[in-house]
Amino acid sequence: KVFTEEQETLVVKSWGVMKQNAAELGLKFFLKVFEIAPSAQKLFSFLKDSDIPLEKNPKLKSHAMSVFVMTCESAVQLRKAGKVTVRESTLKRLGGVHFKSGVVDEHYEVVKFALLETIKEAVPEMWSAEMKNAWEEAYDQLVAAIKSETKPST
Ligand code: HEM
Ligand code: ISQ
Repeated sequence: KVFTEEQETLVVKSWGVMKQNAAELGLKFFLKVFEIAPSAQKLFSFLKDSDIPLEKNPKLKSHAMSVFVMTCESAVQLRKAGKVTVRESTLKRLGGVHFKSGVVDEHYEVVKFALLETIKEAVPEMWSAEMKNAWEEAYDQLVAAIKSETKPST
């Protein structure tokens, strides 16, 4: 499957608008994930043992933003190189962190759904089937790259 310049543009331009509202966006994204899969909350060490209310947790925004930023970067890489070109050491670290935290395949589907819903609600005037496809493809390819490094290699 070829990732086109149009698809890259759809991802990059919607992210450009959304990032101006990063704090609210990050919280919404997290809440959506936990709405669908409440048990996922205990996977996050900074939420599990925290007395601070979820919406005041300082780590929440930066963590949620890294998913958006990496998916957006993945779109740019797919168009330029035809594949995700995140450094192997980064993929290994992410693979390791997610494996160790107990993240399973179903979680990736939940996070994808929450990501797409969050975007749809953040930029309703831009949203289209094409935009959904572009984000979905960028996310799926990024996840495939992370998962390829998620199994512990003895
Ligand atoms: C940690 C990105 C999918 C749960 C992280 C970190 C990043 C990240 C950048 C921080 C890693 C570090 O500390 O070095 C991503 C991306 C994803 C993805 C780009 C998909 C494209 C998921 C999914 C789940 C998940 C599906 C399951 C709900 C976690 C958890 C941590 C983590 C539990 C560790 C947080 C902690 O306890 O510090 N992720 N993630 N991630 N992610 Fe993800
Ligand atoms: C996955 N990994 C890290 C942070 C996240 C924030 C929100 C939703 C999914 C995430």
